[in-house]
Amino acid sequence: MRPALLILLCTSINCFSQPTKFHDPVPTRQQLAWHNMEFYLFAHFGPNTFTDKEWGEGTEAEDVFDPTNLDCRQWCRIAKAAGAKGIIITAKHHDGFCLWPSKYSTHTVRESKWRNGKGDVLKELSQACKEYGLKFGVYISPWDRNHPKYGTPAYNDVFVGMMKEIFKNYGPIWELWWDGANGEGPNGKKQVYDWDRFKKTVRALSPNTIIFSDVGPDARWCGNENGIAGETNWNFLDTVGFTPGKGSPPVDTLNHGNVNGKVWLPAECDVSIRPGWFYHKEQDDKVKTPEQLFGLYLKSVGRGANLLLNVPPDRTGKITAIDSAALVGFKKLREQSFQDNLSTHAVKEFHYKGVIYKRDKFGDNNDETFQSALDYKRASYWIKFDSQRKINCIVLKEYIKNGQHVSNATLYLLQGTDVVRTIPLTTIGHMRVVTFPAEDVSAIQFVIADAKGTPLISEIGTYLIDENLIEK
Ligand code: FUL
Repeated sequence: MRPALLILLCTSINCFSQPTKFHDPVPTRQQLAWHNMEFYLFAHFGPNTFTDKEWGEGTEAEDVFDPTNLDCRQWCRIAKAAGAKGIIITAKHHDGFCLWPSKYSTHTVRESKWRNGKGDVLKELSQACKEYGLKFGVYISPWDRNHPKYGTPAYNDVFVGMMKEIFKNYGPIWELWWDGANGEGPNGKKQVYDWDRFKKTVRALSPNTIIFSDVGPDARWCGNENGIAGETNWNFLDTVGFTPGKGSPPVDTLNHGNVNGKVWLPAECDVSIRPGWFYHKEQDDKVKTPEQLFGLYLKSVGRGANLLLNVPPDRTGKITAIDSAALVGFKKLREQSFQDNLSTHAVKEFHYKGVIYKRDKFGDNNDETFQSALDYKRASYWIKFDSQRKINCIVLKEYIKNGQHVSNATLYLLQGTDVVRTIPLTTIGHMRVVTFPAEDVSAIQFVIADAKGTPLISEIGTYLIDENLIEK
């Protein structure tokens, strides 16, 4: 190794003794970038918006889809104002209606009176996302209650054909969402999906696309539709023998991951800002408050998962002022909460085998720097404040590029030599945000009791957030 490179490595990777051993799966480059997306919007939009249904039958007349003033740029402006990094749209929900003029269906925007059959929602949204610097994602329901070929092998050709159209005409597609609800039940049509072919099709067309389903292959469902990841949340899952939908693992497995899972498969938490996924006027007074959204943020992003928040456009084709205000309020709460990281003003120390090392490489919210020790049981991390500080929130991060390792750790909050609060932790992953009733502390000690490999800690941030926001 050239000397310059060696020096670089040892300043950003504080390596003690031997290099880290990596046995567990690690994220792909695409997954690593996906982790950094953290929060983005979901847009459920289609005939259900106009019929007040959640699951259309597939028999609705195409003409019901008739937004009076579709404005995808408005969606993007609101996503930006909310600090969301992308939008995933229901290009086709279970009713089979296509928001683009697919040649594989006769139940599309083309058959509707909207813009005389010349409209194309995917075109408008994909262009608007490009204009606003947002990632563009597509939900395409495998379950299709309209398509005449559904329930036969030929439907798999239809599904593949539709995906090809989407990737060719509206790409790049950052995330593709395969919904898990499928099948009409005992008396209906039952489709045997060719998941393997679907995956190969996407990989060939767009190798950088993240494919989401209950079981990935790139991101997994968190096991509920409430936006809540497990407090213990491994980015690993065993997927052999499982399929999306009915063949998926139990929901608590999806919620926590498998500690020894063979595949890197991080959790995405989907939840709606309203009770329903689609817009219903009578739910206008049930939009989640900024505080509720912040609570969901703690339970998703704050547990190492991503948050996919559904904000359904209304019948005009716009996001309402109510939803938009809630989103802007949510953004403000995140900004206010995390604007002053008290760790940046504190002395940071790494204690290892009786020696104290002054450090500035953790607590600084820099993902590319971390502190590690192979013999982590003989190490501890310290944040020492110049005077007593009131805090009620600690943000921890692991450098997950090389895997996820911490399985058991403790935060000690100290006043002088007295421990005033002990916070036990399990996993950390991309980010772990813990909140607690505010304490006056002079120092924080972080100790790792168990890890699957050499733990690489890249951040120990400390904050005082509004006390109404601490996790309930
Ligand atoms: C579920 C669907 O059945 C709901 O309608 C919604 O799209 C949700 C995100 O996924 O499986």
